[in-house]
Amino acid sequence: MLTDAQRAFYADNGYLKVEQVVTPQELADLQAVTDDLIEASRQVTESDEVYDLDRGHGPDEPRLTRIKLPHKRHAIFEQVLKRSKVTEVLNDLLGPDTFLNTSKLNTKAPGGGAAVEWHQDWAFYPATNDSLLAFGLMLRDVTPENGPLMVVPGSHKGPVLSHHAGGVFCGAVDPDDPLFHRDKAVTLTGRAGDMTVHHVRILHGSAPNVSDRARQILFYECASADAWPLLGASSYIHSLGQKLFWQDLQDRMITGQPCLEPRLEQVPVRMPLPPAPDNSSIFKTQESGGAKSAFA
Ligand SMILES: O=C(O)CCC(=O)C(=O)O
Repeated sequence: MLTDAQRAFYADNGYLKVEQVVTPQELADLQAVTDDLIEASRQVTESDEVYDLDRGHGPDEPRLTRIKLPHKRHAIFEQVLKRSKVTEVLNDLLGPDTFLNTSKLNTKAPGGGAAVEWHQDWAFYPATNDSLLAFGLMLRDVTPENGPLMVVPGSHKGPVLSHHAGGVFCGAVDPDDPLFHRDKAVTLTGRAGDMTVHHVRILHGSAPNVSDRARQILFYECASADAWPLLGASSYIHSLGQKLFWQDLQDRMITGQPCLEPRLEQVPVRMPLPPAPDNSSIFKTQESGGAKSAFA
């Protein structure tokens, strides 16, 4: 699926955009299921295992930051990951054996939908090697106004920056950190059906949605089977215990087989501990952990 030039671009820069990676039918199905899930959130009054609510959410106006674990909510989200051109891109970049770390559908509501402060995913879930990436499949057009993803090219080859504030893991870098070269950031806009890929160590973030259109990006966070979590994100996975973890890992295999021999690489790691008071999502981690905003 990917050309040698695209693979080389990803290796050098730590990100890539792949245009129109899903079929019109797949896109229409993803959009319809997403609309239904958002509609069903109207009666929800507190963030729960499905929805992360944004300020101002209510029955008259659903305002979500996120639908959690969409691959557990509807088969279409799993189908697109396991049996589409997305799968081909995955195998091109991570090899034949891959698993899903987590999925999330960030739905940035119109008129102020929350920013995601600058961070490296690696700071949340370090592993034995850094063959991990995130896909960002655009379910609606992403423009400069509705809070596009921004990345700092090449930062995946740099250090893991501090994501701590006031003694806790706040899930964001200090905007004034001299190691954070924000002036080098590029903005990843695109049409519905386009997909971004970002390396687990690349610095990225996104501004609030100041447009009157939702910004909906479906993120799949994927790993090579030999990249074993050192601690893992603050997700359900770590409360499972060994038996359920193993079973869950089978369910999360995207392609190929699990690997029982982790590949150990010399990678920079800083553990995401102690946790923020509310670490139920990146939004809550950054807010309750006292992250300094780069977008204020
Ligand atoms: O939604 C975004 O713009 C970025 C999402 C992200 O980086 C995350 O959820 O870790």
